[in-house]
Amino acid sequence: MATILLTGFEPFNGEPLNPSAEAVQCLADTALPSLQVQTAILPVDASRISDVLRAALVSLRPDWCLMLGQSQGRAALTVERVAVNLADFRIPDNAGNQLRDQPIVAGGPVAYFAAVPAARLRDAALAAGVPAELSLSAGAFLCNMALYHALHLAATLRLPTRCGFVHVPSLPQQALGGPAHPTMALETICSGVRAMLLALEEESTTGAGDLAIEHACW
Ligand code: PCA
Repeated sequence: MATILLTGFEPFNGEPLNPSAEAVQCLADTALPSLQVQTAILPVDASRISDVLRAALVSLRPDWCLMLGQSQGRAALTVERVAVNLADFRIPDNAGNQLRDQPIVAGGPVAYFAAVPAARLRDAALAAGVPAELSLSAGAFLCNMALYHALHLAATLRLPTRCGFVHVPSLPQQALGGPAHPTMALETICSGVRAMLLALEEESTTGAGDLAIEHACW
């Protein structure tokens, strides 16, 4: 049976919750016929993120790693296509680090393409009635950093894991009392991510034909 590590992030920037962690909690008991879902919550801490990911990926050696993170202001689930070797934090992380204009991995590749079939994941969410888009930038904070580290670890440690990232909107309660911004109900986020898991399950069982083509194109 294929395996997937599904991750979310802990709350950051003084917020009481992070929709990505809420969604992971909802989906932790997801039972799919041929995809075993394991979950983890990642720290919003630049000094720990690589070690936490390395420990999880090396011990679980999953077929897939799909990471979720919050993106305030986005109105749809956004499937990230690229991780860039740049840390340039607009705000400090939860340990108070505010990295500015520096590489994530000194001497590492400038960027990695996500190793999941991004368009297929978007289409799966749309088919489930959930707004979804592709995105060319995961920013320069912890989400981009996590995707970069995961792809770099998979490449350098020769892990079988294909890693990808999906940003999710804020939850409605996060927009109360602050500046208005788009939100999405937790149930809707979970339906969309569940549809993406089903698409990855199908990708695993039907062979990686489409994926091989996508990799060859890059
Ligand atoms: N979102 C942040 C980091 C953690 C999260 O959930 C980001 O977009 O980088």
